[in-house]
Amino acid sequence: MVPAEKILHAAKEHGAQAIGLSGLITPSLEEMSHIAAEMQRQGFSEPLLIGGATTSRAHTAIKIAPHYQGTVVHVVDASRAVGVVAKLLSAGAAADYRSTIAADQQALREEHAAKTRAPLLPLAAARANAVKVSYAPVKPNKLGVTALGDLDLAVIAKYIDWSPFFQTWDLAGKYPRIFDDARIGEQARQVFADAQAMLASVVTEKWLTARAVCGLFAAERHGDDIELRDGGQLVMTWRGLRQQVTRAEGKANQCLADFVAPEGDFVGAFAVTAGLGIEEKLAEFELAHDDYSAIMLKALADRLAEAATEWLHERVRKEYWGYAASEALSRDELIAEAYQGIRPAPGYPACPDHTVKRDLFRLLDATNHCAMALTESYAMTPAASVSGFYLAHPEARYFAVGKIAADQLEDWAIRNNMSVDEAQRWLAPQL
Ligand code: B12
Repeated sequence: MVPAEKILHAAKEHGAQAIGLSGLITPSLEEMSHIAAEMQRQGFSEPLLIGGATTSRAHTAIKIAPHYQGTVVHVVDASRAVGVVAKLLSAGAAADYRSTIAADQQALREEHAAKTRAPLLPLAAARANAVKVSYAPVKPNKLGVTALGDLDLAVIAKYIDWSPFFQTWDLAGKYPRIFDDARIGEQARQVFADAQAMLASVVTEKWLTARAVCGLFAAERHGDDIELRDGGQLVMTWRGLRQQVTRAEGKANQCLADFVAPEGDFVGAFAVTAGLGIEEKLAEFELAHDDYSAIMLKALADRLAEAATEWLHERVRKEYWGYAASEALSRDELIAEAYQGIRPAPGYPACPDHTVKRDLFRLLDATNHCAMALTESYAMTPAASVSGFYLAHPEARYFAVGKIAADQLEDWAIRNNMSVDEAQRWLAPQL
C-alpha cells in the first residue's frame, strides 16, 4: 500500500469526495488504521472505503473505524463501490446510511468485546508439546544459491492452476467444472477464452518476463528457530512462531522448525516473479481505456507467478535437492500438493511473519537476480511475485499458527532484536 502521506496529499490535491484503500497482505491492515488516524488528525471528513483480500467488516469496525470520526465502510466487492459512494454522498439518504453503518460497527465491537477467547498455553508448555518427528535428511545435489535467469513462459504456462483465475472475475468454481455451471458457465468460458488468447501473446511476444532464484542450505534447528548455513557460515536465522492454542488430546503445538531434524538438516528458499515488464503494457491499456485487458494481464501475471513457483519447486525436489528424483506427478496432483515437502511462504498461516522476507531477499539476492524489491510494509514488487521456503520432511504439513500470547510476542521480539512495540505491529493479526 502507498504510504499515508502520499494518499492524503493526493486526496487533497484532487479534491477527493471519498477515499478508498485496498489491502492484500496483513501489514497493510495496520497502515489502514494509521491512515484513518491521520485523516482524523488532519481534519478530513470524507468517507473512507476499505477493501481487499485480508480486510473484513469486523476488522474495519474494530480496528479502523475507531480512529476516525468520519464514516469508514468495508466494501466486499469493488464493483459495489460506486453504489456505496453514491449513497454516502446522496443529499437525501446519506445521514441514514451513515448512521446505519455506525450502528452496525458499534454492534460488531460489542460482540467482539463480549467474546470469550480460547485460553492460550504458556509458551514453555506449547514448546513441550512440539511435533516429534525424526527422519534421515537427504543432502541436496546442489547447495547454495542458484539464479535461474529468464524462465521459458511456454513451459511455465503448463503449470497454471486456473481455478483461482476465476476469482478475479468474481466467478466461484473449480476449473474445468466451472464451465458446466448453469449460471456462470458461459461467462467463465468467455473470460477463459480471452485469457488463452492473451496468454499466447504474453508468451510469443514476451509481454512479461519471469525470473526465479532458489537456494539450498545446511540447516540446524535451535528451539523454534532454524539457522541456515552456507559453507559452514551462518547466513540466516528464520525465527518461527508456535501455536499456543490448547490443542486436542494427542495433537501437537506446531512450529515449522519442528520439521527440521535437530541433528542437522537442509532447508531451501526461493523468490519468483512473473511481473517484469507489466507496467509498460498496463500503461498501453490505460491509454486505450481498456480496463478489461489490464485486469486480464494482471490476473495472468499472478497465475504465471504461482505456476513458476510450482515449476521451480518441482525442479528443486527432482534435481537441485533431488530427494524426489523419480517423482512423476500430473498437473492435478501438483495442485493437490501430492508431493513430499512443503513451501511455506511468509504471510501464509504457518508463518504469518512478513518481516522475514527482508532476510530472505538478502539471502537470495532477489533484487539483483530477479529485479524484485520489498516495500516498507513488506509487499513485494512486482506485484506478481512469490517468495518462501522449502522443507523436505515427509510429514511436514501446513497449519495455522493462530493467536499467540504476550510471552511468545516478547520472546520473538528478543530473538529478532526488535522492540516489543515493533513486534506487536508486525504480528498484530496474531495478537
Ligand atoms: C491471487 C493471490 C495472490 C497473487 C496476486 C497478488 C496480487 N498481485 O494482487 C500472487 C500469487 C502473486 C500472490 C502472492 C502473495 N500472496 Co497472495 N493471494 C492471492 C489470493 C488467492 C487472491 C487475492 C485476489 O487477487 N483475489 C481476487 C481479487 C479480485 O479480490 P480482492 O483482492 O479481495 O478484491 C476484491 C474485494 O476485496 C474488493 N476490494 C479490494 N480492494 C478494494 C478497495 C476498495 C476501496 C473497495 C471498495 C473494494 C476493494 O473488490 C475486489 C473485487 O471483488 C488471496 C487469498 C484469497 N482468497 O483472497 C491470497 C492472499 C492475499 N495472499 C497472501 C499472501 C501471504 C501472499 C504473499 C505474501 C505470499 C508470499 N510470501 O509470496 C505474496 C504477496 C505478493 C506481493 N506482491 O507482495 C495471503 C495474505 C494474508 C496475510 N497474512 O497477509 C492471502 C490472504 C492468502 C492466505 N489465505 O493467507 N497472492
